[in-house]
Amino acid sequence: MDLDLNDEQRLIQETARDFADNEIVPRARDSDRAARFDRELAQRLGDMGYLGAPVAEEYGGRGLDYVSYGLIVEEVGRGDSSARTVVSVQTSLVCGSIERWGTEEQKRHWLPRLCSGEALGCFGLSEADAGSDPSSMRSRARFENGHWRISGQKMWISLGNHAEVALIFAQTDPEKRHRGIACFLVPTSTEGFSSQEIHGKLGLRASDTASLALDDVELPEDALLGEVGDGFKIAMTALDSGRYSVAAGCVGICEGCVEASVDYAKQRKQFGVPIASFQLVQEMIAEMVMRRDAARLLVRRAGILKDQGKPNTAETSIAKLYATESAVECANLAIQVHGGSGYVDDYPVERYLRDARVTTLYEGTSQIQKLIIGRAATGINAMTPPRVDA
Ligand code: COS
Repeated sequence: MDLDLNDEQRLIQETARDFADNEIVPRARDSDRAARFDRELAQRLGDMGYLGAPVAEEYGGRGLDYVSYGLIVEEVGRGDSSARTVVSVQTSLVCGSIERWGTEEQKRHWLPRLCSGEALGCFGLSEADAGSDPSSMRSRARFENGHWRISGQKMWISLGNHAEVALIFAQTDPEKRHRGIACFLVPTSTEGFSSQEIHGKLGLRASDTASLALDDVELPEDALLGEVGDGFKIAMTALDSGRYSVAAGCVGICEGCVEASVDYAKQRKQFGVPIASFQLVQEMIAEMVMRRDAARLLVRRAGILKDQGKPNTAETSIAKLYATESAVECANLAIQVHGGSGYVDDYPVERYLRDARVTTLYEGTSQIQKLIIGRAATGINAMTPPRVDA
C-alpha cells in the first residue's frame, strides 16, 4: 500500500490548511462561546468545494479521491470540529447517499445546490430509543393513494434546523425489521415537518443539533431514495463514509493538540527553563505524537481502500475507533501540558476536549466499532450471538 501523497493531494492539503488557519480558526472561539451556528462559514466551505469533495463533477462536486477528502476534513477538524461536522454530514451522509442511491433526477435536483453550500442537508436516522440499534426505529412510512405518509421523531440530528432537505429513515413493515426500512428525501418546508434546537451540549456548541418531528408528512412517490427496504443499507454505507470523515477530523484534533502543546511547552518557563525540557512533559507530547501518527495512518489506509473500491467497513471502524479515542486522549493531555491556561478558552485545547468527546458516541459508539471489528475478525456476530443451547 502506497501511503505517500501525490502532488495534487499535497496541494489540496496545503490549501485546506491555509483555509483553516485564515477562515476557520479566527472564528472558532467566538462561535463556540456564543453557541452560534455559522451559516456564513458553511457557505465558505461550499465555495471551496469542501461540501461535496468526492462527489462527481457533473453533479457539482470536485470529483476528488477519498484520501484527498480525508486531508481536507483533517484540516477543517484541526480548525473547528463544528465546521468539520458540516463537511462530514453534508458530504458523507447526505451527498454521498444521494449520489450512490439516487435517481438521475434526484441527483440533478439536489446535489449541485448541496455541493455548493447553497442548501444544507441532514441525516435523520437516530431516534431517542434507536441509536446503536437503528432497525428498531419507530418512525413509520406508508404508501397510500399514490403518496407516502411519514410520521415519527428523530433525535441528535446535525444541521437539522438549517437543512433544506432531510434524509429520513422510516419503517414500512416492522415485521421485516431492517429489511423494511426505507429512506426518503424530505424537503424541510413540507407541511408537518418541524425541528427544534437541542441546547446545553458539552461540546460542538457551534454545530446545529436538532430533534425532528414528522407529523403525517405527505410526499410524492419519487421522494423515495433507493427502493423500499434499502434504507438500512443506505444508512450503513453512508456511515462507512461518515465514520471515515469523523476519524479524519479527529486526526486534525490530535494534530492541533500536538501543535498547541509543543508551542506552549517551548515558551512556558518553570524552574527557569521551558517546560518542554522536562521529561514528563515530553512524555505527554510523545504520546500525542504517536497517537496522531497512528490515527493518520489508519485513516489513510481506509481512504486508500475506499479509492480502490475494496471492502473497508472493518478498516473504517478501526480508524474511527482509534482516531476518536485518541482525540479525547490527546486533548486531555494537551490540557495537562497547558496547566491552568488549558482550562480556559485562550487556547484551543479545552474546546478540543469538549468537541472530541462526542466523536466516540456518534456515527456509532466505540463499543459498536469494536463489535464490527470483532465480527470481522471472528466471523461471529456478537450483536446477535448464536444460541448455543438449542
Ligand atoms: N455496508 C453495506 N451493507 C451493510 C453494512 C455496510 N457497512 N453493514 C451491514 N450491512 C447490511 C448487511 O449486509 C445486512 O444485509 P442483508 O439484510 O442483505 O443480510 C444488513 O445490512 C444488516 O446487517 P447486520 O446484520 O450487520 O445488522 P445488525 O443489526 O447486526 O447491526 C450494526 C449492525 C450494529 C453494526 C449497525 O446497526 C450499526 O452500525 N449500528 C450503529 C448505528 C449508528 O452508527 N448510529 C449512529 C448514527 S449517527 S448518524
